[in-house]
Amino acid sequence: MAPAPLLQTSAPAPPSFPQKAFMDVAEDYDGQYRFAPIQESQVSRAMIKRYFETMYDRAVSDVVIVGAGSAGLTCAYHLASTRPELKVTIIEANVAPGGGAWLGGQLMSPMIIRKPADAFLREIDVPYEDEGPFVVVKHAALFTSTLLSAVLKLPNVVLMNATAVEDLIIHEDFAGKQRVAGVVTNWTLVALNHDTQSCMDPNTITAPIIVSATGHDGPMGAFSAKRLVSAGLLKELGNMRGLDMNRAEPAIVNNTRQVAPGLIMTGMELSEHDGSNRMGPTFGAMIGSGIKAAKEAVRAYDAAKIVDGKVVG
Ligand code: AHZ
Repeated sequence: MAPAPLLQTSAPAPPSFPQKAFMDVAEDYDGQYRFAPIQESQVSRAMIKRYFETMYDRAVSDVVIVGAGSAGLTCAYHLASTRPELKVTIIEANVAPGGGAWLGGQLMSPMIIRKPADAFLREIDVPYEDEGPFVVVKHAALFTSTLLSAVLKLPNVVLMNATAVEDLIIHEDFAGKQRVAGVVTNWTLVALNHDTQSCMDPNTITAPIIVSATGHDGPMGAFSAKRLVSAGLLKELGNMRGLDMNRAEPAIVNNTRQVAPGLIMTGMELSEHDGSNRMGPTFGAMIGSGIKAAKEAVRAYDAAKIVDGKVVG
């Protein structure tokens, strides 16, 4: 359903500005380049109207993905492309989405992906070199920027970056069981400054399914795993174990699941939840886990009776 319009803007009629073919414009780079005229208020209103209408609409989403690293973005792509009717809302704490996937390992740019996860590279059209059991993308940023733009082009995806999930909505469900029923958000700059100012209350997004992909422990990482512990829904964190590529990657993919009612966990956050090994700079498990999380999300969504974003049966 289209969101109700929030603001009536009295924008002036669009100015008539000749549409030029690219080659004509190129000829104007001789000191005659002209922009269409604009008012500052038009710029503000063009952004505000869209952003806040989107927030209004996505206050109830079908699936919220927390964290836009390699696992979260892969999940978003698979989920939103296979189920175009679902409202998929991604919340990313950083200004720049992509998490740790802008580099391969340490400060080196090539990205290693073990087979069979290379199939995903062909799906999103990322070139690579074949090294037998694994493939190499020449720069991790090529993978991440291609995936990010593929995700953002999907009409049912909304990405809110510079926005942190700072709590989970946890309700009793229809059967009296505790269920994760949404996320509590704030601008990241506010979330990072709660100690330096008086309380600034957050916002909420209600959704029947949350996918948490916040990476391993860090200033914000492993957010939902840690919150499950403090909320009493998980006894203790398993804590990420030492590096073992051969054990780590299948463990992350195969154990990607709904870890609490309403909450699916994917990527390296799962290693903190389960106490499984890290794999270091090989990204096949993030792809496999992201796809599995999308499939789990569809399964859980289709199995639930949902009214206005809440699971009622
Ligand atoms: O900014 C975080 C990053 O982009 C974001 N994030 C974390 N906490 C958040 C919160 N609200 C909103 N509270 C939050 N966003 O989540 C994203 C996590 O991306 P990542 O790249 O850190 O995690 P991933 O699981 O997608 O990929 C992990 C890649 C790794 S780590 C590793 C190792 O250490 O061995 N190996 C691999 C392949």
